[in-house]
Amino acid sequence: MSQETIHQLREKAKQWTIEAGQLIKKSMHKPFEVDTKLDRKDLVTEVDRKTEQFFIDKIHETYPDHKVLGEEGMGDEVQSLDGTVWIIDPIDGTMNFIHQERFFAISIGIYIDGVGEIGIIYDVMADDLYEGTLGEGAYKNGQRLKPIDPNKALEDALIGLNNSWSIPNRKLNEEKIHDLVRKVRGTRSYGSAALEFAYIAEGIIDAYITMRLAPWDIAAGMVIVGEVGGITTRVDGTEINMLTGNTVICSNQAIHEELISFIETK
Ligand code: 2AM
Ligand code: CA
Ligand code: CA
Ligand code: CA
Repeated sequence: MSQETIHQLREKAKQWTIEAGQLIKKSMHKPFEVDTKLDRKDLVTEVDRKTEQFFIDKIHETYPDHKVLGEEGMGDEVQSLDGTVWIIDPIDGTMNFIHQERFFAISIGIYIDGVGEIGIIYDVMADDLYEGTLGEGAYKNGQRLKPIDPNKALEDALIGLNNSWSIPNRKLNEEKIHDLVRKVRGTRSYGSAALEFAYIAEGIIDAYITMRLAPWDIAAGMVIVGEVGGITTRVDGTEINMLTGNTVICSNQAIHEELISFIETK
């Protein structure tokens, strides 16, 4: 695919993302249905589903040969990343959407033959749009983002850390997590994986560690962070698989190895 075609694709994706954001804002004023998925903390609303359907209709209508991998499962049965695959989280941070009516994002990653070419993360309520195009840099609201500090030390770092380290079946060495919390300057937990990636790209946090994410949580973020020099792997340092669940460490080059050393399975 030519760079020009990729640019056209990105502009379409951005246009639909802004439109979807407007639809979400409108639906917030009316009562909406909330359901649970895996457990009582795993929430989904009809707004999540409607937003995903909005993207699927647009994509299938405009690009019949593209596939869609979406969190709410209304897209295609995606078994491989061959061709053009849109990896979509219609609302990342559904719990924030429900409880706080802010701090949620639309996340769109576009992968071509397995390569992340385009990432778009839209903080709907703040009206902040982050985007990255492979090899062409990352932007927030049209302003180019600077490379992240490659030498920021862990002692000086703010890290995104959520309670996923306490998931019982992970059997993490909790002492090590305590050591990590004591070592860093501070921890933050934003409740939207996509926004944590966007904040790393922006340089306002320095790392993000989480034990349970799906492809749609990270597909856009990995492209955007990659464009400012950040790296994303599983917590054991191995490569992310964009078709399965993954543990995730995202940070600058300098602290990546060190962060991995704190995540120890019992
Ligand atoms: P969601 O809001 O789209 O479900 C919250 O810490 C972050 O983790 C959000 O990005 C959230 O995405 C994601 N998340 C919440 N529950 C999850 C689960 N059961 N599996 C994977 N990711 C989850
Ligand atoms: Ca969800
Ligand atoms: Ca998500
Ligand atoms: Ca979601």
